[in-house]
Amino acid sequence: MKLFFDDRQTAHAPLRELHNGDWVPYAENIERPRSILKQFTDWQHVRDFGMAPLLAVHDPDYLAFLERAHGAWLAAGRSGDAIGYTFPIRRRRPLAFGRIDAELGAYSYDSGTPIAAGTWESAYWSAQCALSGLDALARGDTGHAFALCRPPGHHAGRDYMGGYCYLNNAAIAAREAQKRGLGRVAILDIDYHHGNGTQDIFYEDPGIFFASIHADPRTDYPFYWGHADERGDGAGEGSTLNLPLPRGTDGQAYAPALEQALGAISDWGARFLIVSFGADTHSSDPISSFALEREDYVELAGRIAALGIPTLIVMEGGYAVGDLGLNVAAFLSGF
Ligand code: SP5
Ligand code: ZN
Repeated sequence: MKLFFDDRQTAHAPLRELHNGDWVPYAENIERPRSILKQFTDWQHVRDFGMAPLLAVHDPDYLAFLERAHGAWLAAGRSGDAIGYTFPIRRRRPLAFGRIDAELGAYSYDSGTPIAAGTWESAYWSAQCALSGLDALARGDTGHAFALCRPPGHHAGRDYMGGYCYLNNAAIAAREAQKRGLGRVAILDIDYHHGNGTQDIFYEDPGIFFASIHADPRTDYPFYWGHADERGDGAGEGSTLNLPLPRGTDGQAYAPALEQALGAISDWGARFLIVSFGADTHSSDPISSFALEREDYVELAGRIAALGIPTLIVMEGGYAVGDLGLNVAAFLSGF
């Protein structure tokens, strides 16, 4: 197992987020990577693969917006983190925006994803971190790689941010794996929350299988995606699999869903796997409601590893910073 992280991924440090009508400290904070980093001593250097792999997934105007948004926020006379407050949900059409506030709404679907001074730098290196893990696998240096991506990525779509995510690290790596001819690519998303951004990016794409196990969106964020009847569209019909589970799900109740997802990935003929891993399924997670325990992660990882194909593990959520490093270490030990 090779591990990847770059220090520039900690430049992103929003102060707070809106939660149940109040401002609370930002859950996706730099204590998260610190907690994981201290579990391991041997970290690989993250290489710079440039903008091309990001442009293979994301809209160029969206990327340009991310890069200049915080500067535009300051230029508009504001301070602190850039946060949108108006979202164009109906009759969206291309408009040339002159105001940062309009852009912040147009390129997001929630108010939980502030842009701080270091956001672009960290999001860029988080994506390069995933690409570096992919590169090591493509070269055959290792069978399993862990990219400590932070900020996370699975809620970010082609032209939108959301859920603490700006660039979709897993999707960027998946496209690059395809480009390098690594064979049929599957993404298994086992974060507590549905990976709506990843689903959207590949929804009509028959070339990438997306399977997600997550809290039922009837009760949990992101609400508007991840329902069991979402199976892909057009040529991609059948290449999306959603397995929502109720709040309170423990390791025993989780296992059959994982078997179903792995069976579907195997039947589909995947030759390369990307795991969007969130440790927010843990019983101690402060913003989530599953009941997995540390030893469950060893077991889950073992079942995933039994697929026997090269696997890139990309970090997504997990907010119990006291337990996070140990939970990630348990998961990785199962490989
Ligand atoms: C990557 C990922 O796990 N994103 C999750 C985004 C969930 N955002 C909505 C949850 C709102 C709860 N906010 C609680 C903050 C406590 N400090
Ligand atoms: Zn999550």
